[in-house]
Amino acid sequence: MNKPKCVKVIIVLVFCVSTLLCGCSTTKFGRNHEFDPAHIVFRAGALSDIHQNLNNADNNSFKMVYALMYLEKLSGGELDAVLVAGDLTDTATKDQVGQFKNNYLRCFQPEDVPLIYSMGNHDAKNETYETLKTYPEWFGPRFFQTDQEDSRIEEGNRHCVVNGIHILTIMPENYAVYGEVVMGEKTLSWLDATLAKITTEEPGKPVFVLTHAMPYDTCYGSDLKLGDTKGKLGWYSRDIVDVLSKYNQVITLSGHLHFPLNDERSIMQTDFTALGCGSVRFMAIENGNFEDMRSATVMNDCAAYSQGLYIEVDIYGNTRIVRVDFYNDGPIKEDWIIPAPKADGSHLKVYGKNRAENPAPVFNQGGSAYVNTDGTITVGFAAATDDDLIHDYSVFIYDKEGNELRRFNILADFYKYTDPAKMKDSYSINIGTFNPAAILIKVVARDSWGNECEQLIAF
Ligand SMILES: [Ca+2]
Repeated sequence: MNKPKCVKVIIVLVFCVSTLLCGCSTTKFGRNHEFDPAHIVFRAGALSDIHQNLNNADNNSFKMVYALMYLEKLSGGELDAVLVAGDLTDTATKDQVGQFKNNYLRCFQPEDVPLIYSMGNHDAKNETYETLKTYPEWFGPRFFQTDQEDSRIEEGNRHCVVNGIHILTIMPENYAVYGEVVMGEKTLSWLDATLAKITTEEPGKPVFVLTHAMPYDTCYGSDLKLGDTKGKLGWYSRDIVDVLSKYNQVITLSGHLHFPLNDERSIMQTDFTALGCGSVRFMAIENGNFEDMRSATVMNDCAAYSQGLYIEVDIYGNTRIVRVDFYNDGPIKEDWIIPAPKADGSHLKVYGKNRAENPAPVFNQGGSAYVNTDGTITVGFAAATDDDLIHDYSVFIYDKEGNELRRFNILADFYKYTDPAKMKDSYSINIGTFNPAAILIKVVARDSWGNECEQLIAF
């Protein structure tokens, strides 16, 4: 039976008005709109390098639970997922996975807050991939309910969907104790096909890709040289970059490095967006030949610090990233907001490499050098200031002809505070024994981007 025309009009009108009022149409994804905190569709924590072990080194069990509870608090009790970019455990034993699982269950039920993880080199025991089978067995099917039909859990390449947001995890074919991390053809062809399908069907939405090793030459640490650490461990994947570069909706979430999120290079946009997730268990840094370190890339106080990301996606597909310092109980500096993906890639213009062009640090208050009673010399100087933060200093000792006699590199304390204003206001270093009359002393301050200033220090 045909409905009278006026009834049809009323039905259409009611539909249009309800659609407008409801505001739940997925067609809003990709629209140009400022981030809308009143209409969030996805709230997730993104962590990496949780490194559970049973001897409680670095207080790792407590740190994991604390991070999960803190993320839940940030979400207002509405966390939708926890994303982990690898190294759930130290050595991938059943007991360590059990501890991870128990800690997770202390905070969430996986049916309510799904856990989506990629395998790190510690989970894979470097070259042994037996754990691709044992991890799912030990976690159990409750932990794999968001995996889609094209998920390859047994290969580590997973496609999960939570609240309409796609999350992929990928697995290298080697974790390269020597050489760089190689994703390999199997993973790359799966990733390419899966991203092609998702982005064709759902433009305007961010797509998260968890990869323990960072895509080469993107965010902070993704160019860490082989051989800068023990065992010549590979730190980045070069062969992943071409595939990711085809899909500007991609936001990678990576770990492996343990680098501080305080550094603005922890987000980098090229043909896609790359993010570091920091580390829950302990912090590390690039090899800058810094003084007073535990090892080339590990600070003495590395175990104190614990960091991660809290992520929100709004109805337009804008993504807000909060860097979280679990040690200091607070967000680090400003949030990052990645605009909703656009076909022309205009959303990739916010956090590019061109941010390196920024004001250089400035020394304002000078410094001094003095001879100690034991004949050694101490150089002291006031901290430099910057539009962002000072990453490190160098103290150069020259002879009167300008030949460099010694160089001391000092890592600044930027990673210790959520606000750079809290960084210490002076530094000093004992440079050993020199004839004060025969040397010149120069101090250089650098920001994260290598912009620098210098000053001479007099006795
Ligand atoms: Ca600067």
